[in-house]
Amino acid sequence: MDKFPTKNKKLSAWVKKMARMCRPGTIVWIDGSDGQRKALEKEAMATGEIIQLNQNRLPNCFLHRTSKDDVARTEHLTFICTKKKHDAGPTNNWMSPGVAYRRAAEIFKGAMQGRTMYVIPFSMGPIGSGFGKIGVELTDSIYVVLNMLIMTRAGAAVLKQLEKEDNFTKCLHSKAQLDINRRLILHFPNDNTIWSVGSGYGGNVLLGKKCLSLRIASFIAKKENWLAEHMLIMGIEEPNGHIEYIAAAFPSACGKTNLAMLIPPEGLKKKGYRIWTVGDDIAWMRIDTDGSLWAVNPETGFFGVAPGTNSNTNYNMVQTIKKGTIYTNVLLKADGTVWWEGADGDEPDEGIDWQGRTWRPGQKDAEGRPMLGAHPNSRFTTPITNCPSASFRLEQPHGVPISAIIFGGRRQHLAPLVYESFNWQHGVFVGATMASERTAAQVGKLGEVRRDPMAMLPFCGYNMGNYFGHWLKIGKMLKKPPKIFHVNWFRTDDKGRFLWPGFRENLRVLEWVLDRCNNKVEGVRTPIGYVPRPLDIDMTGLKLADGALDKLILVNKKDWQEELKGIKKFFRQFKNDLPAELWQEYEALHIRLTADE
Ligand code: OXD
Ligand code: MN
Repeated sequence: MDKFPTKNKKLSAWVKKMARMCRPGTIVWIDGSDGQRKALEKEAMATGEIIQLNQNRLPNCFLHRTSKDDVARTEHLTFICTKKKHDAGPTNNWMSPGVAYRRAAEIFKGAMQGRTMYVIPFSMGPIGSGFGKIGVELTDSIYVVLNMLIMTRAGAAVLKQLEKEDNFTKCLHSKAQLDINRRLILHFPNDNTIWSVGSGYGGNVLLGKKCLSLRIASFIAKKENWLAEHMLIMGIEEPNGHIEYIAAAFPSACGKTNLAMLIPPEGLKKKGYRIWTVGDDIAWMRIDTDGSLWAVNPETGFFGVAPGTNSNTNYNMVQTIKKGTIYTNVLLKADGTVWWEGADGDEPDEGIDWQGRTWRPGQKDAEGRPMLGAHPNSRFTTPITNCPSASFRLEQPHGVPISAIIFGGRRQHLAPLVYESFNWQHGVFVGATMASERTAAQVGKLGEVRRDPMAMLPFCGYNMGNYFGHWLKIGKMLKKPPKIFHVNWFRTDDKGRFLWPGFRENLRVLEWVLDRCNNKVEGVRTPIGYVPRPLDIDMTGLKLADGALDKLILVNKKDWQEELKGIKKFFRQFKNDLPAELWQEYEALHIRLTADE
């Protein structure tokens, strides 16, 4: 235990203290080398923790299965642990730090007996850049180690950096008994600490991702005057070689990953657009010396949803996951490759489903429901560098300049295809009132509106009322604020059919967004913001139903008046913490909607 490969006393002392609680048999420091990774893969294969896939067809790819009740983030077991409940706000689960440490320590105590504790030093963002933040995760799961090696910059270079800087997020994880009744995901923003116990699912255990890069980072960002957001970052290269970057936030199941790496549709291809993917999930954005907003993706991999991923929905992702990928909870085919509902090719004749059972198409479970081959939230973990559209600016310490911020939701009727906010303050209101309607894929009442401000509801590490205030403050600090837009790919006609085809065709909307940023086109002023003139959306090569484009940009005042009621209810829960500016925006919208225009 004494020969730790670090001179950082704070780090050694913490590792020793955690080891005294968890009592692992051994401690192994992750150095990021290929040799160590290969040895760990071998060990995990021997125990069945991972299954090697067909190495000719899927080189360096593996399959992992989680327990049946450990397949998604467990928001009801996720807590923000601050002294005062008020600091976590009305939208987070809260526990006092004292109670949280005590309850979790009971589960952690001796949980690693007979196991190895891996020490993973990792950096979110380029190592040593002003943008990067270091974390160290202690875990008893090789699956976690292998995933962290894909999702973060992990290993010796980070330890070296820790000789120069002392500050790191202390992340402790143990599978313990993988018991949902003894599972806790705890964040201690004031201690820069995360404790996760009793789960093996990515979103709960890859602590660099949601836990550090969003919940803890949003807390740090407020203090340091930057933004940690649940956003994709993509570059759109025009034929003249100029690249404009946008950041976009969508709630789950709205196609964020697909948008981040889209391939231009045929009609627009002639214009010579090219997409550069910087990130699909998280954006850290700072005000640079030029007074504009610059963004980095702190991650180095994608942790994407498998079902529905195919060459039509996301060709670039299909190419990305052909090597060096860890699949979780997908179907295993007889030839050692994998499949999921909505994958390319035919349904296999048989396979092993995500629970390890023999599976055949059309098979029903005990309740007579069709048995799925892959879990609906089955995943792949894969390096960004595999992606054909990966940006060449991934390692740029300052990131990329952001021209536009886009918020999106899934609304059948309310929101038009796209609209532009009047200014930053109004844009913050647009983000703060983001919402989606439940689809059949989600538990709950169909069509029910769920508010998910800036797509950060489950990820904001402090009181969201203050978070809105922070956004307003950043706007005042920016000399050249990006314009803020809202999009909705999901509007339907009166028969419930989508009016807009989505996927790669969304680039037509992004083109309008950038044209607005560059003052190239007029917008039509409506009570909610500027919408496009139909002639300004390039429809070359895309035929919509008659009148569909007009319907897509329509703003129905009655519907929006109804929406105001939901917004008011949502805002009221923040009481005095809701910035007055957002109530002003609410009132101004109310007036615009009721005025005879
Ligand atoms: C994710 C999520 O996994 O947002 O990215 O849930
Ligand atoms: Mn996400």
